[in-house]
Amino acid sequence: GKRAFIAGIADDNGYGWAIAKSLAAAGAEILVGTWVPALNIFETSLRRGKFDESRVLPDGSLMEITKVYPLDAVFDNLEDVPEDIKTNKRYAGSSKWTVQFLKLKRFVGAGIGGQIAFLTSPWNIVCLEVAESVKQDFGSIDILVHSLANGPEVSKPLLETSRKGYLAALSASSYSYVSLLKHFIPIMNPGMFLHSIIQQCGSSLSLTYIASERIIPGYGGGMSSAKAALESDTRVMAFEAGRKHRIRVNTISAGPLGSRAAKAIGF
Ligand code: ZID
Repeated sequence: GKRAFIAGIADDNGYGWAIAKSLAAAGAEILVGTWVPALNIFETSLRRGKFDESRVLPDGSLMEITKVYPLDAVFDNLEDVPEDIKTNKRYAGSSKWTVQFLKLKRFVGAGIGGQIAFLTSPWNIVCLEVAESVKQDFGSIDILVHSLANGPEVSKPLLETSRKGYLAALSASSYSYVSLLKHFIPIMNPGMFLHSIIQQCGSSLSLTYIASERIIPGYGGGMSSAKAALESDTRVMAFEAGRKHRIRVNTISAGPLGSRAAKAIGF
């Protein structure tokens, strides 16, 4: 079976969850990356069976999530995590248990050598570290799904958007895909050439929105720009990763879904 890592699941209402279910129904093993501020409640809800009804697959069995990784896709390396985030209560409080757990597990599994940065810092949430953790736990993946976006000023028209808000939207919603793919490529199965086309190859997917091409009032804060970047990056990364690594890169322009993110922007 295939193994999939889906970044951007924090409840059972979003695209990430639905994609995870389809992949699970097709026989894939499911790994999840969850934004740190939402991690605790997601894991608690999972454990307490709050999602059991929506875990039901077409054959009647329940989708299993093999492992949930804390992730903040706006950080690439440990050095990127600023002091105010490190000391942020939401982060420290909500991720403590899992981070400690992963820390211990990594310590035991990997031995002491080379793990100094990790042992002194619990911030294994950055793209690089998450990919490394997945590698240590499972070796490789076949499918990478990016189902996350964030635009702090989404409700503001573009002309009222601050530089900070615009760049934050691009960082969380566009570069996060570049960073995730870049760090996961080394552990993605490269597939093979069969009848002169690449088959059985590693595949990655993100979700975009048509506001990248057409004016959709209400999709502000640089989110329209972020989706335009995401789509262009998808073409460029498909070219680069396809040729160099035999990995597919795609994005799907999604229709409306009453997810947490969509409700937050009043769509
Ligand atoms: P969701 O809330 O389920 O997923 C977003 C996830 O991102 C959440 O779990 C967050 O915790 C996570 N997240 C945010 N920041 C970070 C971060 N820094 N690091 C890690 N995780 C983070 O919402 P969703 O399912 O709507 O979003 C998934 C993807 O679908 C996003 O890329 C959306 O932009 C995209 N999408 C969703 C919709 C929609 O309707 N839900 C549409 C198009 C694209 C859309 O907006 N008509 C009107 C609107 C739309 C379509 C048609």
